[in-house]
Amino acid sequence: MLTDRYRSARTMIAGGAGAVMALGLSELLQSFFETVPSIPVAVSQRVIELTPGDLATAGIQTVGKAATPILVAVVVVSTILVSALLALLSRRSPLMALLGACALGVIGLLAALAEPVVQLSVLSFVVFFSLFAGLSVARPLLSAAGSPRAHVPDQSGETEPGERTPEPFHGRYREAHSGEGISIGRGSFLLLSGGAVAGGLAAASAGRVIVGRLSGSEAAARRLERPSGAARVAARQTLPPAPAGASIEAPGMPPLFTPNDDFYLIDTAISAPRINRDRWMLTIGGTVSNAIELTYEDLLSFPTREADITLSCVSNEVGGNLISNGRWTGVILSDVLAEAGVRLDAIDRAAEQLIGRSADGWEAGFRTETALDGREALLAFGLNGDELPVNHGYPVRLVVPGLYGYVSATKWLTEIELTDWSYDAYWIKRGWAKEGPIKTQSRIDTIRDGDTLTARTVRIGGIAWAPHRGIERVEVSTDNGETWSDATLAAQLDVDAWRLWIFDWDALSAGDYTVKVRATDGNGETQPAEEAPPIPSGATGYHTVNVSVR
Ligand SMILES: Nc1nc2c(c(=O)[nH]1)N[C@H]1C(S)=C(S)[C@@H](COP(=O)(O)O)O[C@H]1N2
Ligand SMILES: [Mo]
Repeated sequence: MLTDRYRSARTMIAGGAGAVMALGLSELLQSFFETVPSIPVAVSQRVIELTPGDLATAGIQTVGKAATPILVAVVVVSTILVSALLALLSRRSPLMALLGACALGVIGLLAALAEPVVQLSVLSFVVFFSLFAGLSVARPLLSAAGSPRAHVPDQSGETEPGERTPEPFHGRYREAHSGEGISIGRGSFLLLSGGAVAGGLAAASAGRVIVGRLSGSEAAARRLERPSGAARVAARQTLPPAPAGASIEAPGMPPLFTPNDDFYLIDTAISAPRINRDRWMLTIGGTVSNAIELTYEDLLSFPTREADITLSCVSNEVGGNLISNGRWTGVILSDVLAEAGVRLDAIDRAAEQLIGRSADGWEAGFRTETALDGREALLAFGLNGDELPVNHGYPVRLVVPGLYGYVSATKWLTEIELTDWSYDAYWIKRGWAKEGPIKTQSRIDTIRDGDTLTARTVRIGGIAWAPHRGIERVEVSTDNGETWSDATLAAQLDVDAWRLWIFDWDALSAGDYTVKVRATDGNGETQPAEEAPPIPSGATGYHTVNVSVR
């Protein structure tokens, strides 16, 4: 009494199990080759790139990297579902189902081909072998699923091919297929398909472990063929250590320099491109009089130096933490541009915009002028004394003081192109403002919304920033903006960096308080009170924290 439903369920399980096996095996194989990406990750990456503006905007600039694992999971689950449906289709038309499975393989192959460093031969091998394994697992399971005696545990291996829907047109395939019809019971079927799924999952986790091992910093160095022990970088012109007065020690206060492991992370890459520094090249072209190509060694032949620059994401909410401060090591962008014949007094309209492009095809553009007005815009290769971490753009990225990352801070930089202002880069096409100067902002770090404090003197402290304009004043209000008091400013590290501040508040009487902060930049302009969301040009409004004193 093999009901149709029961048979369909088994058929779908067979297809799904095949997909799990194929995906799992591809993850395992992929982990052995530097030139083959994870296929589901590559597919997710293409989905991100092809997503229309508004959706991508909501998904990446604002939700940040948290959304990407969900996307990969959706891709994996969809693949398994489609395979289950293909298995159903195979009962009517095995050829069509086979073609469908091959189409899935081709989608994976094409998606992976668009990744930065891919070797077609090795990739094809991985895709073909995984597909083959998946089909090999699905085939006997399909036979068992379709067998009319599937519900009878102890029946002999005898089959009844006649029960299958005749499909004379695809007879050859069907014959081979049905010839292997196996009669097994529910227990055995679940055992077999469960085994296939477990095998696929085991392969996938093994692959993940191998890749994970290799992405630890030391092993990553090996994989990237970096000379071992060379993780520190040195500049010819170094900065003195930050003055002690630039830091403020207090519980909850951020350190003056964000440690590399804590540096905020935003990009459209699901996994960071892994670039071999010795094969890295930077081309500088477009509307320049002297297009050039630089190797990493060429880059180091320019004067190297350090610069303290705060980087912020335009998606940072008021009070948010998509902002970090670093001591960057690099080469002054204008020095390199001069080599290409770009000079401040000779920027014509066709060279008004500087576009940075990355190994993974991302791009950002800002006014060429900004790179030449004397600020320390860097081609950076070091962060806080270490080589640039892979996630933050190894081997070389752009950092432009005063500009949000989305218009300027291209990681994994491989190309600089000078072009006219009409060209719109990645996030501009998706609705974000064309120009991205970082807005003056301030944040309270030592107390949090909802805190209950015991009556005493409370240290309120945090950061304020207006990169390249500097911070002149920070004020705190503990009465919801009625009255304001000056906070004590730490020494200014650099006009391009954030400035720490502290305010001792005598919170001596019980009650509910609304604490606010506002900063004034080096031009005497106070940050606007009006609340605006991050899109399209950065959030405004005062960071506000509600606390009660008991
Ligand atoms: N290649 C590449 N570079 C990129 C991005 C990206 O998506 N791809 N995102 C930019 C954005 S929006 C920001 S805010 C900064 C973040 O740099 P971080 O991750 O090192 O903090 O990188 C910028 N550079
Ligand atoms: Mo950003």
